[in-house]
Amino acid sequence: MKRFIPIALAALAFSALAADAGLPKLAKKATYKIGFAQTETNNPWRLALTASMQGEAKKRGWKLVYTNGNGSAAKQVSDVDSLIAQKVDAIFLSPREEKPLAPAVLKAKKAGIPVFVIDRNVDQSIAKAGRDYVTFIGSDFILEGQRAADWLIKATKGTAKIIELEGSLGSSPANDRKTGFDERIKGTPGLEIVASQTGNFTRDEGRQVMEALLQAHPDVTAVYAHNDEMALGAITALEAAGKVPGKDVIIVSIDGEKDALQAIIDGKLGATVECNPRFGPKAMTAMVDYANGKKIAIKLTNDDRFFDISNAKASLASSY
Ligand code: GZL
Repeated sequence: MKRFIPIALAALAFSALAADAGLPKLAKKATYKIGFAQTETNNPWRLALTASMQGEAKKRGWKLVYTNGNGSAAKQVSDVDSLIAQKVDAIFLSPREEKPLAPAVLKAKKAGIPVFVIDRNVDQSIAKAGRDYVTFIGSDFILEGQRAADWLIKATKGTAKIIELEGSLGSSPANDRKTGFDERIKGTPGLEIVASQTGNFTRDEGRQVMEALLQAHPDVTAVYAHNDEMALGAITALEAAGKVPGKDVIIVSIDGEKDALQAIIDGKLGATVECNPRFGPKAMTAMVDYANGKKIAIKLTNDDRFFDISNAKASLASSY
C-alpha cells in the first residue's frame, strides 16, 4: 500500500499544476497588439479609464484595439469574440456584468489569449482568477461601501432615513458596494435604508430615480450613491424639490470625479470614496511581468483615497 501514496500525491500535484498551467502563455516581445473591451462611455469615470488605457499603450508603442460595449453585455461579449478573431496578444476586459462576460473569458483562454480582468470582475463560479484569467486589477468595492457607510454614520450622528442609488444591475461594483454599505447600516440602530434602486451609474437616471423616490420618501435625510454621477443627479433632484443638499439631506458617494470634488467644496456633497479609473500603467506592467514569467497575484487591489471638505480643493486639479 505504501508504494501507492507517492503516486497519488504526484497526481494531486500534477492536477493542481495542470489547472495553473491552463493559463495561456504570453511571449516576450518588443511590442504587442492588445485588446481593450470597454463596457460603455456613459460617464467621466469610463472616459478616464479609456484615456488611461489608450495613453499607456501609446506610450509603450503598442497597438491597442478598442471596443465599446455601449452599455450592452451582449455587445461586449461579441466584442471579445472580435478581439479573439483579430488574434490580439492579450485582452484587457472590463466586464459590464459578472455573469454574461464570464464565458467570454473562457473563450479567450481556449483561443490561447491571456485575459487581464480590470475594473469590474466576473462570476468566480464560472471563470476563476489564476485559472482562467491572469489576474483581477481593481478596487475593493465592499470596502468602498463600508467606508461610505462609516462616514455617513458619523455625519448623521447615527440617525438617518437613507435612499440608496445602486449602480448597473449585475455589475460587481453595484453588488459589492451594496453589500459593504448595507451590512454596516444594518448593524447601526437609528439608520434605515428606506429605498434602494438602480440609477445605472448615470447622472440623468440618478436624477430621475431620486425624483421618484423623493415623492415616496419626502422625509429622507441621507443619500448613498454608488457613484458620483448619480449623486450629482440626486443633488439636482433635491434642489428642484426645494431641499438644501448638505443641510436637509447628507450625501455620500464613490469615485472622486472632478464635479464631485467641486460639489464637496460647494457644501452639497459630503464625501466621496476614491475609485481610481487610471488603470493603464498598472495593467500593462502586470502584462509585461506575466510575459517575463513573473508570478502574478490573482488580485491586484488599488489603494483608494477618501475625499471630503478637508482635501477636495487640493485634489481638484489632478481629478478627471
Ligand atoms: C468601478 C466602475 C464603476 C464606477 C462608475 O470600478 O466599474 O463604473 O464607479 C462606472 O462610475 O460607471
